[in-house]
Amino acid sequence: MIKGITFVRPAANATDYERLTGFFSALGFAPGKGWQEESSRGAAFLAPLGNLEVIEGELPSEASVFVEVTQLDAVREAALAWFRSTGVDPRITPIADTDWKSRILTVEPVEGHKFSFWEWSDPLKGKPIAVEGDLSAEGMHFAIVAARWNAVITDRLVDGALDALLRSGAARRHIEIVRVPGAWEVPAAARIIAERVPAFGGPGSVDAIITIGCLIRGETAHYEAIYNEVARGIGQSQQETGIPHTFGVLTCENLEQALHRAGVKAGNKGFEAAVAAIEMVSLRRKLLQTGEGA
Ligand code: DLZ
Repeated sequence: MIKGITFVRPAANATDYERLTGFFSALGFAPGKGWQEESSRGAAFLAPLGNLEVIEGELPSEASVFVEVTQLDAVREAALAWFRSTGVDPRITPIADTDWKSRILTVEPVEGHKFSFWEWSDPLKGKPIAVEGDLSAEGMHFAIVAARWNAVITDRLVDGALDALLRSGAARRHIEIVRVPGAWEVPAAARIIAERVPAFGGPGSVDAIITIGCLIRGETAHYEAIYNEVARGIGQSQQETGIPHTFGVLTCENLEQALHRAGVKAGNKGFEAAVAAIEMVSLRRKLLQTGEGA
């Protein structure tokens, strides 16, 4: 039943609002869905994890919001840089040890708004054991290759994919939408894009390709043969080029089932394919970096 938790920080005026939002952006918080009404507005900042904690005993700081981070020193540098850029007097404590094997600092970007940032001293504590991709699409380039066949479905899947990419921070100009006649043609177009090298003035390479199509068993002769070949071609393009390709090709028994998977009842598979693409781009970057550093 519980879905999420929001800490509301009312800013006293427009200047404080701008300062607080600027501060959180400067520190690298992912932007959430803000809102604007006639006499009020809100800006949301997201963290991958959140919890409501009840404490008995002494708190290490007066702040009412504690943000767990990695690289606390870099956070302090970023906060100091923000203070310098805004001309606001730096209200920030030195980094101190806590009695729970971590380090902490408290910063007050706007008077009356204190936030503590802390990091486990043990580098393995609190860190995920697995390497995982993040879900920020900022600065990433994508192609969506979509079949026109069953357009009533594939258009919805493309909308879902765009929604996921834009809401995750991708810029519209970094998303190329390519249309092909049917699912059969999707792998060939994806392969051309995956192999494309940036040419002067021409389209550049992309970080990931989201493939979209819809095959309906009842209406498709040689359904299995087409499906197998589409899946094989997309997989082969991914494996041979190294560019992540995600699979948003629906295989359905009938139109009703396809509609459900295109956003009516069972989520939107285009959205899911786009989220998977973002995660794979991020993961690929991390794995390649890890390899270089090792
Ligand atoms: C021919 C065909 C059929 C029967 N069914 C579908 C389908 O359900 N979904 C789809 O995306 N495409 C279909 N096609 C078209 C083929 O994918 C291909 O575009 C044409 O055979 C031309 O090569």
